Amino acid sequence: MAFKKLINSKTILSFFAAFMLFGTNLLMAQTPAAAAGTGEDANQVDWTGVAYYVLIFFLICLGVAVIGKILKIYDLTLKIQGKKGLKWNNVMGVICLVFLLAGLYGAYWSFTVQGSMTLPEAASIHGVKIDEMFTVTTILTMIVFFITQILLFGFLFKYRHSDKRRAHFLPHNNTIEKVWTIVPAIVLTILVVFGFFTWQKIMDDTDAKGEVASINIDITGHQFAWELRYPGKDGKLGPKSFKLTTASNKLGVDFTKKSSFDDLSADTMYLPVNRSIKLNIQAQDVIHSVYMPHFRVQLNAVPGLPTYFKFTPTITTADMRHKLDDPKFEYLVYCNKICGGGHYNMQKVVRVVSEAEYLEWLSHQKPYLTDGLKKELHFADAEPQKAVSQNRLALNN
Ligand SMILES: [Cu+2]
Repeated sequence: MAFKKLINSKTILSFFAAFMLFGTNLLMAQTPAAAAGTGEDANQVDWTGVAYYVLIFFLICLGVAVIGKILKIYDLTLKIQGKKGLKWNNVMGVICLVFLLAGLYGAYWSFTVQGSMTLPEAASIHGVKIDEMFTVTTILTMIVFFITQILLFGFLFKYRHSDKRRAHFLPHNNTIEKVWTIVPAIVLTILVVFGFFTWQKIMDDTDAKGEVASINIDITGHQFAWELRYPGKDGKLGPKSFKLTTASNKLGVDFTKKSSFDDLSADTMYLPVNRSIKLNIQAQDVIHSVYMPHFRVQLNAVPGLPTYFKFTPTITTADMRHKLDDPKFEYLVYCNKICGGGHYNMQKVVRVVSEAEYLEWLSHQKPYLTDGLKKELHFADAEPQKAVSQNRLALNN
């Protein structure tokens, strides 16, 4: 019977869960340290894991429980002595006030300390718009947050129980119902419409000067890299089909179409400043995500579902280096979906340059149609190749 009681005990089970969490965390903290190599550091444990904070939380709970018990005993002693006991409603009211002040300070603290961890300066036209939208939304929600928290905990303190006061019974009030339905509805409508227009501008066909987006770039994700393809002199990207993918034709470009022949492959994404870019996004295996935080660009790359994103970079890499006083600064395109073991490796340098620099760079890029691919596609002469392979087969036999 005692054993049954023991395994049913919630306290024992809670401690067991905390112990397991702590143990697992300790183990996981040690693995990278051990893998990092030899030396004294290998034996060091990262104590600031999740379990550490869980244990701190349990300890604080324990402290509060102990203080509660002490107050209860004090209260009972007062009553035994025939004096008036503690006014628990006052105690709870004051705790609510302390909670309110600590919470408001916490919100202020998180803005001042973690505020600088938000996205860096927007380097695209629509990026500025997105930031404006984000700021307006944050300000509105913060106003609502501060008002509701002050009212909630302030009222709990002000209207705590008193023998001299009676609560007013309010079964229904249409005015209050209307106010708290209509006001959020109006605010949300403004935010949604605001967001809708911003999205429409982002997906618009024209660039910063009102011209139709002209530079098409193909970005294709696969485990674990991004492949870039630029149009050649004709300004058009050749069509692709996954059925044509081979070792030499990684992207499955269709070479029965003329526009495919002059396409270029690139290692770095060069973008001319103040020109509208259309990024054609595709994936070959699993879902990846094109993420360029400085340009406020993020869109999933889904196999079988080509997507695109249009944006206009406004600050060149050189200007950004100057602004940040960091000569090594580079814009990057990342993969923002955890797509497998080498996911961290999926990034490429993006360089925003002047139009002249862009054209100069483009003239030095390698054609996508390599000699190996020409051979594979039997561009020179299809028949002798076949004959060779048949001979080989014959020799093998
Ligand atoms: Cu990925």
